[in-house]
Amino acid sequence: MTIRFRHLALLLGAVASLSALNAQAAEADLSVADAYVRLAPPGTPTTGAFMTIKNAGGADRKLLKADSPVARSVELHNHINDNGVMKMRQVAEIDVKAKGQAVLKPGSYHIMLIDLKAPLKEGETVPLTLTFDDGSTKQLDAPIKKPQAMMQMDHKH
Ligand SMILES: [Cu+2]
Repeated sequence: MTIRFRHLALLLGAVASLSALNAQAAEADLSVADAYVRLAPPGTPTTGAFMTIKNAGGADRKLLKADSPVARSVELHNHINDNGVMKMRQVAEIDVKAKGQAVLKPGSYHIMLIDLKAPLKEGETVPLTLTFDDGSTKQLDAPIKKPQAMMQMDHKH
């Protein structure tokens, strides 16, 4: 009887720690690093937000949506090479593979902030909310940074 009871206690303990571990893992799966918003030249009503989204979990995730109070419209975009001409396209989602990452950078995937409500200022931050396909959201404040000269790209729609 004593031995049986000990087994049960051990089992319950294992289950409890396992589910705690699972909950923790789900929350910690997605993380965002190196986020920034490009300082748009004066008079430019759109700009891009860039970051690295990391997925430490075992399941593929997709970024489905981004929101920000600074822009009237926020879209997920990619740059594609169309016969040597780089073009921007809106995309429905951005893959963040299991144990992988999605790199949002100039010339590639990015979050497009369209129709800015007020000019952005260097040194300030832009609040962003990311929504993923598992229903989870991530909020972050991305600092506004001047683009490096070599990274400048034509961003006209
Ligand atoms: Cu774009």
